[in-house]
Amino acid sequence: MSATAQPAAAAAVNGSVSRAGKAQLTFVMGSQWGDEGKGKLVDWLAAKESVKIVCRCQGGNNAGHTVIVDGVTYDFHLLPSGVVHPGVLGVIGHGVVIHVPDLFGEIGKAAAKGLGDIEQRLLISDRAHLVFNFHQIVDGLQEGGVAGGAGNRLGTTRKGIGPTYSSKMQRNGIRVCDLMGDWAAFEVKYKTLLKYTADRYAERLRDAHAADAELSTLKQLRERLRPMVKDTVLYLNKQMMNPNCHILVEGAQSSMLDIDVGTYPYVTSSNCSVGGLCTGLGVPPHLVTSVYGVVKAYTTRVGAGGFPTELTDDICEQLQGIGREFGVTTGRKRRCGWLDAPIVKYSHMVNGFKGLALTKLDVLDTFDQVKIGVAYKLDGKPIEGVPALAEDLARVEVEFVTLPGWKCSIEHCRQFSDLPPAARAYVEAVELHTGVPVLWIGVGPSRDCIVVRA
Ligand code: 2SA
Ligand code: GDP
Ligand code: MG
Repeated sequence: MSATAQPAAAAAVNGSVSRAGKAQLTFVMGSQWGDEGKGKLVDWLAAKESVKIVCRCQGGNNAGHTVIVDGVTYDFHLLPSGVVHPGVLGVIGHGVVIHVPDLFGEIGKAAAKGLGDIEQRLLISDRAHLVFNFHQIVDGLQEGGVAGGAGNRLGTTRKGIGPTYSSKMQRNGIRVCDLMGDWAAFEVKYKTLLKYTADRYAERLRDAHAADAELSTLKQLRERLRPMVKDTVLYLNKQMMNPNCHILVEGAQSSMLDIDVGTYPYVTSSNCSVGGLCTGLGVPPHLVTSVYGVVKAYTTRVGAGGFPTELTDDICEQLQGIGREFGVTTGRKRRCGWLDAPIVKYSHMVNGFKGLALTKLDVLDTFDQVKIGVAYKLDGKPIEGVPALAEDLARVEVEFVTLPGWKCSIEHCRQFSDLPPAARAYVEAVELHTGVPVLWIGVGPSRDCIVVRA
């Protein structure tokens, strides 16, 4: 290399890792086992921070994200919650798995609630994998114990998420670009994958599945899908060059449901932690500006798996009832327990939260006392982190701190100083035991029920 070429090369190298002059990229993600209220924070941030683009990077329509605006409740599954704002563009990245008829079903529901232009402001990655009806049937069969590897019943949403990501990893999955291409070639790929699956699930699948009907639906829907399909990697990386652009990424499920760092095997099949943003959208890590963790003021879990602070008494029923803890996708009752600080600390270690949104603090309004799990012991000895082995997680002993309740409604509070002293002490205890500042506090389900701490 010549002497004169060196500075240019150095500049190119430096420039390639600098985020100066780039768009803001914010990730909102769950820090427990999901349903912390990510949808509400995404909606709120999209309004306050003039967000232009809201993306989903992983998961599928197993997710259920609730947004309540002016008395209208929206439940989003595949659509990013921020699309509730007129003019915000939704992007479904390639890390997401898409059941096309379910997507249009959700678009129809959103349109009926006033979001009639959603198809004109939605981009879908041409690399995203497709969920087929047979993936959903297989999910049900596995849950029914027909074909589960270890015979585990995980309590999935039966939306076909695990079987679709399995096809992706098996490298015989089928993507949006296949559906957009030559129809005859698509049909061959579809029938090959169906045969591969049917060979493993035998007559149970062949009987339950109508391939011709599914193909004819997809042939019709692909023309409606086509205007939305794009290379979203190229699109997003171009948008990142605009310093006036703010892109929000909405995590689905949560860090503890992540296929790698979650409570395996009781997890979902995608990377719900921060890594899923980069792999699921195709943006480099140095462009991520902020990662915010959403933490419910207590803990819930839907589906099977270890839950050290779980309650099974009347306090659990009160949390379920007051907090309306039912699955947004399946309607299942969510298991409830006290806040588990070791879980949130573990999530923070993996994801590097800039701050937390502590949601549903108002659900604790009526309790005489509130508890926080602050440390774990296994076989009588203190342990760090979260055990890898499901059997160990199931038997950890939790050390709790007990705080007085505040015994009044906090729904009207908008400033930290509006909160009663005992509620402020609870928030400060959360910060102490998780090691992360609480920036926002949820005091009710509606968009405006939020205390801004900063
Ligand atoms: P799957 O369907 O293969 O992803 O299930 C694997 C595990 O992941 C959990 N999971 C969830 N946990 C919380 N919320 C989710 N979304 C819905 C909601 C859930 C619902 O917002 O309420 O309606 O039941 C979600 N999606 C997946 C799942 O419970 C399994 O433990
Ligand atoms: P997500 O999956 O993380 O988006 O959360 P879900 O929508 O599945 O579940 C959160 C539930 O809590 C929804 O019904 C929200 O409307 C509700 N919610 C969110 N924040 C608050 C809050 O601060 N207080 C109360 N009472 N409800 C909230
Ligand atoms: Mg949810």
